[in-house]
Amino acid sequence: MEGWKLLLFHFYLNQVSFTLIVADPPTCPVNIGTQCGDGYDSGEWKGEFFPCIPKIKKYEDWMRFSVAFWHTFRGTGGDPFGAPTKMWPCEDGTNSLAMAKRRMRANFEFLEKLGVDRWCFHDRDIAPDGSTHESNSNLDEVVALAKELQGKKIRPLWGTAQLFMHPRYMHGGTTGPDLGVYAYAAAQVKKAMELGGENYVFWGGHEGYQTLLNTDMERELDHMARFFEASIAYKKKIGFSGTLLIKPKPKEPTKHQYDWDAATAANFLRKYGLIDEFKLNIECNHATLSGHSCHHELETARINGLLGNIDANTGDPQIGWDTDQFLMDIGEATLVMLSVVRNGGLAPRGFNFDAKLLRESTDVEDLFIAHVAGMDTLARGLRNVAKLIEAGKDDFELLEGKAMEWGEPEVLSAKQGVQIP
Ligand SMILES: [Mn+2]
Repeated sequence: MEGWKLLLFHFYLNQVSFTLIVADPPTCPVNIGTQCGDGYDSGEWKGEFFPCIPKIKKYEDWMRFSVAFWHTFRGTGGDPFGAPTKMWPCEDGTNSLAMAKRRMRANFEFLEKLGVDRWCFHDRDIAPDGSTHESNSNLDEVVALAKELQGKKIRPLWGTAQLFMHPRYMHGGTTGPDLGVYAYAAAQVKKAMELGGENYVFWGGHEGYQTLLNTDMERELDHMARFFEASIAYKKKIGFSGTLLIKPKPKEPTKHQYDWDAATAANFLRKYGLIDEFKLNIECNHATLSGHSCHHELETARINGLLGNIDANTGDPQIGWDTDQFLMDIGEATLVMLSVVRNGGLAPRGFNFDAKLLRESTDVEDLFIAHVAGMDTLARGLRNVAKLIEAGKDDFELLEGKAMEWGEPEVLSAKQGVQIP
């Protein structure tokens, strides 16, 4: 059953619970005996009693929220012109293993107090970097602690390998010229896929170019595709059931990133025969960097069967770069949720708050307020979508009223074939 045909929303906001049912036309008449199939008159029959009713999505099914570890626990408030402004409780500013463990405990306290049961991480943000062996053993220690703390409900929505911060990746992780770097990146992705996120995201921080004069673009894209093929093979080998996602971004830090936007990423996946193995993780601020609206990127992904995850953030139209702010615009949130509803939801993916506090926001409670406001904004967007759909039922009556009001339409020539002297 398509999301558009029958939508049932449950909201549990501000202790108010209501259900909105929109069914147009009615799709579930009572005389469905003929749909029960053979043998339904036997006592052993185990068929479906309500085959035309899908599982009803509750608020939490539409809104699978996730906290971004790197912004919330590694963000310092620093910018290219300003020193860090934030020092959260028990944070000593070091990259020690002991500090990594304290941050992980802070992460789980934050999730529990916020009532959010998913989080996202980069490997190098949760555990300190070192030699390959050291990095892996540091990760093992921190991940063991996370598994101990996560209980039955909390899970990582997705994980990723950070293939951009270390100087070794300055020419790219999978698209650079050095085979040693490529192998290092593969080792890092292999390990990150083994850590147990529900999904896995590729964001190519330095997969792009600064100038085509020293870049063989075709060869670099071939290398990236081969890297993805190897990741698919390894995913199958270890039985990783999550979705592989690509997060498009057009530029910054390089002047051209290979995953420019949703259409470019879709074309890349199609060209290399990878389209059935991937989905896209659309970030709203990256959409605006590419000159599109977030809604355009979500719809481009959706109509290509590629809408997977959303990094719910926003930029500032007057600043123009990737500011990763919390999405507070209800109009934009409505359009985001319209795509999500048309997509039938995002599960088993969701919304990651790839967003950070502004540099000037330095109190501990600001972390909570920002996340709550981000969730409320998208919830309001979902309510607006419900109203839009409900309003859609009245289209014929509305149009009839307009037809009466406007009278006979004027018929205008298209002026085709008219020669202009
Ligand atoms: Mn961003």
